[in-house]
Amino acid sequence: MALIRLHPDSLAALPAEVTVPRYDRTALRGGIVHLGVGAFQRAHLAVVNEAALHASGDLAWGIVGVSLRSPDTRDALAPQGGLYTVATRDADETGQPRESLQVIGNLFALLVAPEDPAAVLARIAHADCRIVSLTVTEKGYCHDPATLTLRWDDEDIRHDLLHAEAPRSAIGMLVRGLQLRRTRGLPPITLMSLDNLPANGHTLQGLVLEFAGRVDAGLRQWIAKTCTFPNSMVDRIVPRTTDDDRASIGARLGVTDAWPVLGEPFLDWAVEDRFVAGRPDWTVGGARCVPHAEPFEKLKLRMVNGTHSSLSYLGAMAGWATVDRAVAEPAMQAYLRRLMREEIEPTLPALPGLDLADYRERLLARYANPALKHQTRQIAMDGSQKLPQRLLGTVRDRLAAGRSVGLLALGVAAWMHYLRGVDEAGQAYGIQDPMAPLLAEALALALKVEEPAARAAAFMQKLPMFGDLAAQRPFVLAVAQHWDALTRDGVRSVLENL
Ligand code: CS2
Repeated sequence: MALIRLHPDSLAALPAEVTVPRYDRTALRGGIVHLGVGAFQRAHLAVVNEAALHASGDLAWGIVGVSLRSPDTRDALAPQGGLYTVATRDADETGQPRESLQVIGNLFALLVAPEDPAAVLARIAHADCRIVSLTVTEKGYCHDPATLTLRWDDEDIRHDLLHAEAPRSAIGMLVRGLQLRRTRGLPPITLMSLDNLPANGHTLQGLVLEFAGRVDAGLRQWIAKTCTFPNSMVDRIVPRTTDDDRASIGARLGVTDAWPVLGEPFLDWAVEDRFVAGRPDWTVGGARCVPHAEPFEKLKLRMVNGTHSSLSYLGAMAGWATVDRAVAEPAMQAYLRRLMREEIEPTLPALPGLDLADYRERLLARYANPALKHQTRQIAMDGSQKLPQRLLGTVRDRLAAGRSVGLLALGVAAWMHYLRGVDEAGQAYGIQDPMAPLLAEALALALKVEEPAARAAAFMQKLPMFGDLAAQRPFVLAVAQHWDALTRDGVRSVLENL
């Protein structure tokens, strides 16, 4: 690997085909404070924001990145002055790998909340800050996805109620930051969730107001009346970066980038245009400003994330380690196509100009991208937080309309199959999920039950995420049948006999 580090001083030496920032980075200000500065945000929001900066030259819209847990991102990016590379990868018409590199410059400051929470609060309560955005993943909201209320038993939430100066959770950080803003007489801001949650803005608003209500009724009212929480749909596949990726990107750059991100060329973002303190012109970077994001969210969560999770549990169990490997199986591809066409698409609200058949085929082509190597086990994480909006909402709508749910039930059964922690080749893995202990308990209880339908019902009844679905006979039966067949005959056989 090259010894010289990617750095503002080494930008001029990069190969000509690498796109680099062309504005005065030293003049950037913190218009956006971003909580959860992980790979997704760096390959999505920051890329779109970079385009807006290039187009407008308005340097007020730099991003202050905040890690809520680990110092890794700051440690890797501080020596690079915040610069990092986005590598977009796919294959050309002949199947040859293709990659384009862009160095992103608008992430100009990095904070690690556990080291210095006051510094994060000071950024939120700063006159420059006009938007706080979040990508903290589903579990980062510390809420119950079924009731959309805060989990008051969560350790961080309990801590944050008592410690105004040192919040740990995203919700605590936001409320305490807003509290400080209000005390300082600063104007209201926009709070923008970019996570894969239904009505992510409304959900965030509900949780922020719930927490603020326990802190100070006046603060709650000020937030409710003045701050805005636009809903949004975000879409870009961003696999975890590996050491091999770092090495190959470094070789192309001619300098070392310790923290690059990868993504597919595809990028989509539909966001409601409700920014109380303004926003950059993200439309130049591919964002769509829409009056209501809900139809876009539903489309994306159900089609993309619903199929992604189903594919991943099945693929992980069958030993298909990456998404492209899994969709290379004709039976898998046929299943996903039918799942979308027969059970998901009929539940979607109409979107003018949207051709669902085209969306479906483009999605399968995105999954087939051979250059991403997106691990099925990565997507399999945190199922308890993901399944409600990815599969269970669709199941509920189908049942209410008296329609079949068999293909959706296979995705749910595949998750239950995956929870046993051993794939079909006998390889063991850990279950990464904030609810892992409860899941293990539910599974142990269910496995004592002989009859498949009673077994599936026993599992579901133990988990609040299923709610009324645990008593919906057609759903329970369909899940039971698939779970039983997966356990007995394995993934390949189930897919081939659908
Ligand atoms: C994936 C998503 O890891 C996962 O759960 O389903 O991160 C997915 O890649 C993105 O939402 C695509 O936009």
